[in-house]
Amino acid sequence: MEPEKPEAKFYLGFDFGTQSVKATVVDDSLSVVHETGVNFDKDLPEFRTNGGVNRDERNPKIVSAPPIMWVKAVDILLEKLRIEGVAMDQIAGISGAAQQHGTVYWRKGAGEMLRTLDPSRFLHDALAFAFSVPHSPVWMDSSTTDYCDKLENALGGAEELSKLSGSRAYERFSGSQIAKVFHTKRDPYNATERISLISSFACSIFLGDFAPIDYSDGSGMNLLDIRNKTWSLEALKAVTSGSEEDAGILAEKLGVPMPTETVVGPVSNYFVERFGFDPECKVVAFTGDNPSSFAGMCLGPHDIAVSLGTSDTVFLSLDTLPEERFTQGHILINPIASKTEFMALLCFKNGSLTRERIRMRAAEGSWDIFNQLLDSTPRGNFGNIGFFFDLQEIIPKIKAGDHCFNKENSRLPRFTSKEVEVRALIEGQFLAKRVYAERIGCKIKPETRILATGGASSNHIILQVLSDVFNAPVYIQKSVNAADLGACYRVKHALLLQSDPDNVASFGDIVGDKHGFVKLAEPSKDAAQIYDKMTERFALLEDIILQPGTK
Ligand code: ADP
Ligand code: XUL
Repeated sequence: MEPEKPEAKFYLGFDFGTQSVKATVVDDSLSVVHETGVNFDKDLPEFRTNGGVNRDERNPKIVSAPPIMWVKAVDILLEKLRIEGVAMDQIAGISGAAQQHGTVYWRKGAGEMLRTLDPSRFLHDALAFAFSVPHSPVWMDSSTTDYCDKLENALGGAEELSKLSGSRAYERFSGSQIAKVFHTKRDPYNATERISLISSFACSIFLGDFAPIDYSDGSGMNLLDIRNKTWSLEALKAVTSGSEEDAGILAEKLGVPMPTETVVGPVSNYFVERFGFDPECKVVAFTGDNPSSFAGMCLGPHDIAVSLGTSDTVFLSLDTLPEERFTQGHILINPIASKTEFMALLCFKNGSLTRERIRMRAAEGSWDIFNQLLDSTPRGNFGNIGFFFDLQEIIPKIKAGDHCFNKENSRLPRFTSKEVEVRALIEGQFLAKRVYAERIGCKIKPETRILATGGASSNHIILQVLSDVFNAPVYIQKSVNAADLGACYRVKHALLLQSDPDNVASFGDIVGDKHGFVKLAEPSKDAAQIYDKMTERFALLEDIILQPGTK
């Protein structure tokens, strides 16, 4: 008699972040049983990335990463999972998350390459010639201002575009990036069979075929009509030549967008043969890292998520689209209820890497010293307020540079001490989040919880400042990787949906209390008194920086 096959009961989630790829395995009760990762700078030095990306030496606005590096990271990561003893044959489903907006250009013939991967070869060997554009623009790129202007003008202005696609035109969004490739790299563009987001690119590897772009990450492109959930013909025309023919060709290259909950197919035979995956193991659509963290944190109606990774992001759920038009921030289709609801997202480009710069300058590169400095200054920082930008900021669009102000709102060449500088950085970063969260419709109520995630959420001293600035308690999850955890939760939800679409409990009920939040910080008694006023001053100072002619 055939030995009984062990019942598949684990879910595997990936996060293709800016600096690394991480993997998390959970069991059927959604408890984490394994976590591992590959860091691009350290583990793949041959690609010469810094923080996972390559910056153009002549134009720092151009930021990219080679997709073949991400492929090679999958080779290494899967080998690590095998060596570390993960039972691949018991994984019921795979999904993942990826840094948003970046685009991957698959060469004609790449679909066939994916469908016929040879299990005896490394993926990075088999896919070495799969990309028509060898450097994928990533979310840190800000080189497409002209294409943004063109897109907004064609769609009737910034507000009209944001009503249609959830956002006004942003340089890093895929629409303007595709426009740049269309206009400046026409031969590679013509040689492209498929354009993926980084999420659907990663999904394609595991599927062994081109995977669809999901609604939620697809809302970060300026091309998707977020109400109808179809590509906007007008937007596709605007990012190409303006003709219907070129818009149609682009629609074909993008494929049909799908709900984020879609089970896209069984895992590629490559993974069955090479790593012993169960041929029944399913692949669920991958999505953006922020939508996936939204799922991993199981955000409630009064929760505000703050992710402190390479970029800092803030996100919250929205039942309906805001009536008032908005021009800063993004509305995305909700990843866990993608047929009906929405989420709001704010992204700040100068997050962890800027904190690392000031840590280097003021704290000898040590988080311990950084925390001591932060803790030795009072809330409100004697009225000093700082703005620190290594790169052109997204919200608001302020050029790289530091801006220091004292309590009289006068500019200073620099802050008087390291302590004040460190606090000005952290308070300034959180004041910006509060200003823009409130502007996009977030109301801080007594029941509001701040749910923190991302690399810097392991820093309790930083989280105390977050709690004070928002005057709300801060919670973290046991696992700081909400994005890959979200991928695992989404697999379970999608598999249940597929097996019994009419009888599935809500996403929240399926995850239950597994997301395991612990309270790490309570706002200080004087927090509201100090930071309500400071939030107003922050907005005022930001206007001063934004005034034309100021440096
Ligand atoms: P990604 O956006 O690539 O997924 P992560 O969420 O993994 O990034 O965050 C990585 C960042 O976490 C690092 O750049 C580092 O600055 C930050 N980090 C790690 N530990 C700490 C700490 N103790 N305090 C502050 N920041 C930290
Ligand atoms: C969101 C954004 C970043 C990336 C990288 O709009 O650009 O958060 O998703 O994490």
